[in-house]
Amino acid sequence: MADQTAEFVVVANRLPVDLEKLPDGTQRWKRSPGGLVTALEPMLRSREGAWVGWPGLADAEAEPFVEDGLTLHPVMLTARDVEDYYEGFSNGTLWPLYHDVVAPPAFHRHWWQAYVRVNKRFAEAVAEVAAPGATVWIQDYQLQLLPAELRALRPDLRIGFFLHIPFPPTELYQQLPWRKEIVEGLLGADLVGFHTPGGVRNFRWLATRFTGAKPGARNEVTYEGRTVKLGAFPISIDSAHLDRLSRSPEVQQRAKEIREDLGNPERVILGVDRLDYTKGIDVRLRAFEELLAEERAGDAVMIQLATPSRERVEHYQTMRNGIEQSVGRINGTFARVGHPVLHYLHQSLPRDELAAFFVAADVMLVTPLRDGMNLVAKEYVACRHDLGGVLVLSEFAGAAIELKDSVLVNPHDTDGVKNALYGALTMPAADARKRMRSMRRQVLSHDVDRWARSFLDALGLPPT
Ligand code: ADQ
Repeated sequence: MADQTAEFVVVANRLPVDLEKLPDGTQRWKRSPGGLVTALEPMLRSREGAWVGWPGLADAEAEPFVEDGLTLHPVMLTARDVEDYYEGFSNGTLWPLYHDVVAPPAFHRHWWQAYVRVNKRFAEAVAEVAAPGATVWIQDYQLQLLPAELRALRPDLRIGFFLHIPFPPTELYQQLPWRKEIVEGLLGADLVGFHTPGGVRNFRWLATRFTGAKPGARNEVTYEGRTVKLGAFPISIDSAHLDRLSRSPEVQQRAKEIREDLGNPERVILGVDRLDYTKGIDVRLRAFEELLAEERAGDAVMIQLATPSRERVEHYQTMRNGIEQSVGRINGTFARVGHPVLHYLHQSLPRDELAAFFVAADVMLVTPLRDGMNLVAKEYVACRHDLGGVLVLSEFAGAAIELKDSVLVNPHDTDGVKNALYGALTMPAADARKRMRSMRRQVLSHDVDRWARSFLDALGLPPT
C-alpha cells in the first residue's frame, strides 16, 4: 500500500495506463496517452505526484506502483460496478442529462447506489496517497461525490474539481432524483471549475437553491463555513505540438496521399468524433446528403472518422446502426463505382495520421448538439498553419465561445447547417484565411498548459 506521500494528486475515472489481460492469464500495463495526461504529467512528475483511477479492467487486482517519479494508484471495479456506476449512472444517467437530454436519461436507484459506493472507494484511495495538506485535483462527472467524501475523511486537503462536460440548465438538472446530493458532493471542493461561465451560473443557482450555500463574492459561495470558489476554465490542446506535427514533411506527404486516394476531389469535408449521440454526426450526414441531392456539393467527398465508444451501452448501439445505415444509403444513391462520396472509418487513428486528415480537409464539420468544449475543433485549427480550411462549428459546443471566426451553426437547423456547409465549400480563400488566422491566434496562445496552470493558480497551488 502506498503511504501518504504525494503533495499533488490527480483523480480521474481512468488511470493514464490500462491494465490488460493476456491470453495466458497474466496482466500487463499499457500506456494510454491523452490530452489530459500530456498536460498534467510534467506537473505531477516534478512534484512526485500521484494519479488515482481505474485501470480499465474489471474484476482485476493491481497494486500501486511508481513510474518515473509518478505514483499510479489503481482503484479496482467489479464487473457489477462497471455496469452500474460507469455504464449505468455515469453514462446512462448523467451523460445524457448533462447534455441537454438529447437522449432520455434513465434513473435507477441501484445505479445511484453503485455511484455512491464507487465514489466512496475513490475517497479512501485518495486519502491513502495524499500527503498532509496536499492538493487534490478531481476530474469529471463520474466523481462528483468525491469532493465531499474526501473532505470528510481528510479535511486538511486542498480540493479542486473540474467538470469536462457541460453543467446543464437548472430546469433539466432538477429532474435528477439525487440533485441535492450531487451539488453537496461538489461543494466539498475549494474550487469547482467548468468550461464556460454558463456552467458556473447554473451551478451557483442550484447550490443556493438546494443546499445551505449562500451567495458570496462574485463566483463564490459560502457553504458550511467555507468559501467555495467557482470558475470558468476553457480546456485546450497541446497546440504547439500539433502545429509542429502538422508541418512535418511526413504529415504533409500523407495529407497529399489521402487526397490522391480520394481521387483528388476539389473539396474534402471531414468529421472526427468519438461515436457519441451528442456529437451530431447524423446532423452533418443529413446536410451533406441534401446538398448532394440538390446538386450543390460539386465533387466534394466527405470522410467521417469515428472512434468506437461505450459499445456496451444500448443507446450507442442504436445510434451506430443509424449512422451506418445513412452511410450506406448516401453512397448507394450518390457514389459511382470506385468513387464513394462518403468514407466512414469506425476506427481510432494514431495522432500523426489524424493530423494528416486535418491537413487534407478543406471543410471541418463539428456539429455537436451539446459539447463541453470539443477539442477536435481546436485540433483542426492548430493543424492549419497554411491558413487553409474552414471550420463549421456548432453554437452548442463550448469551443464556440473562443472560436467566433468559425462558421457557427445551430445543429438543430438542417437548412442552416446545409447552407453553412455550402458557404464553407464556396468561401473565397481570402475570407477563409482571415478567419483561420484569427482562430489560430486564440488556439496557439491558449493551450492546455495554460488551462491547467490557471486552474491550479485559482486553487492556490504554487508553481514548482
Ligand atoms: P470528448 O467527448 O471525448 O471529451 P473531444 O473534446 O472532441 O470530445 O475529444 C475527443 C478526442 O478524441 C480528440 O482529441 C480527438 O482528436 C480524438 N479522436 C476523435 N476521433 C478520433 C479518431 N477516430 N481517431 C483518433 N482520435 C480521435 C470530453 C467532453 C468534451 C471536452 C473534453 C475535454 O465531451 O466536450 O472537450 O472532454 O474536456
